[in-house]
Amino acid sequence: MYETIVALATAPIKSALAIIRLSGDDCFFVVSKFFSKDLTTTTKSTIHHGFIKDNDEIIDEVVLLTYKGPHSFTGEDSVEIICHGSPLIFNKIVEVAVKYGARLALGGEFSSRSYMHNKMDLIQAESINDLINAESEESKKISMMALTGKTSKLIEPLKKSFGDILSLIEVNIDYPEYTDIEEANFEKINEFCTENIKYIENLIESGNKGKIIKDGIKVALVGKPNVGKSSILNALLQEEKAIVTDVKGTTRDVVEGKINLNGIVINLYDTAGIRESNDLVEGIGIKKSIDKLNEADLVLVIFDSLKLDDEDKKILEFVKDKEYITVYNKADLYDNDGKNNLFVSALKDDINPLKEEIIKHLGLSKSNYSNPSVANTRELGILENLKSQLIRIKLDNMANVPVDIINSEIHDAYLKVLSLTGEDNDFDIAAEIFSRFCVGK
Ligand SMILES: Nc1nc2c(ncn2[C@@H]2O[C@H](COP(=O)(O)OP(=O)(O)OP(=O)(O)O)[C@@H](O)[C@H]2O)c(=O)[nH]1
Ligand SMILES: [Mg+2]
Repeated sequence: MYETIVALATAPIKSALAIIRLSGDDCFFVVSKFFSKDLTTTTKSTIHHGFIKDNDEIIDEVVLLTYKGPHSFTGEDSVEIICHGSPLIFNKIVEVAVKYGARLALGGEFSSRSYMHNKMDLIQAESINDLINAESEESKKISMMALTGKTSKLIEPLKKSFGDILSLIEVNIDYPEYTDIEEANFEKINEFCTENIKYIENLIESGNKGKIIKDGIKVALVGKPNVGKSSILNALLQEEKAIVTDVKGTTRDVVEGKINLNGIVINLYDTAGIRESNDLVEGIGIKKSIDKLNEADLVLVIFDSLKLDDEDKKILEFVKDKEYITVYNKADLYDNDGKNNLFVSALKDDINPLKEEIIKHLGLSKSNYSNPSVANTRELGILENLKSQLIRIKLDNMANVPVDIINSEIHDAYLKVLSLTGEDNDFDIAAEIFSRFCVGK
């Protein structure tokens, strides 16, 4: 029995209209207690005009939609009430719904019920959150492909291949006396591992690219004081966001900005110039610079001369294990051939070469934008795990580990494949995912 839940589905602010959602096995019964019409005999989805009331008190004149399960988002009987968008009204309607038997929904509970009733898989469910949080048109497209089930289809070949090999091995184990069935021999298992490792590697590669498009990247600007980090930030943003002076150590706190390059959201972090400093405040700023540098997906190391001094070299030491681009700023001040290195001048607004270099660095192709990809952190984590497991199985197979042990290893890996879409029915993981959703979704 799924109890009836209620939540405001629109923003909790004053607006023209608001939507309140209810869902549950006795939803029509509960709503009939505070709506001017009886909905208990509803057999199909309908639209009503009427009044929300608490006994004799009329709370609002509304439009009410019923969705007869399973033909609803959650798969259960559901109702949407379109009311006037006053907080006094929509809060009161939710209150009345609770009074007559509904319970306040938890974050993501509507989506969670949809998953429980097999209306969508976990990949689709996770994409709802991504869709709501999308900050660019391209990000929205990637999430939409996941929501419509195109991304889940990428998992189908894995499921089929695992199913095939498992049934073949099991038939071999169970019926050793039959000679006319295909043998689950070394080559077969080896081929299964090799093909799937390759398939997963491709999924991971395109997934990581898709994730860049979906989530954007973090780019930190670092360098010694006065090289023009803040000036570059301002030039990229086309806005005087950070303070620029010729005093070394001007920037103390991290200054953030956002730009969109080819549809990718680039989150920029201008940081305090890194140098030895006895100044307490500057010292704290420098520590923050190093933290940001470590967090970033890409670091822009800024120099203001072709001749690097000890301070510059020390910064290169800090970034040696990171993805980074070296940028020579103040190119208006010294001779450069414009080749081999990336030269810019924030002062002269000559910043396009840097934008182009960032785009080049991302290495995205047209197909990354137009094809579905497994671009979610949880899903990519499972794929990495699965790949390592298949490599181990392949090695065990080479080491002539008995087939029944290989069988149980493949079985274990198969559960991971199923966990991508939530078909392993691990409701703890599902609950964790849905708890990150907003209430009403
Ligand atoms: N000639 C020239 N001067 C520049 C250029 N970019 C920045 N400057 C100047 O260099 C000085 C320092 O610039 P900032 O942007 O404050 O440097 P910063 O790296 O952020 O410095 P800190 O915050 O102190 O670490 C300012 O006087 C800028 O006007 C450039 O491309 N050419
Ligand atoms: Mg600065």
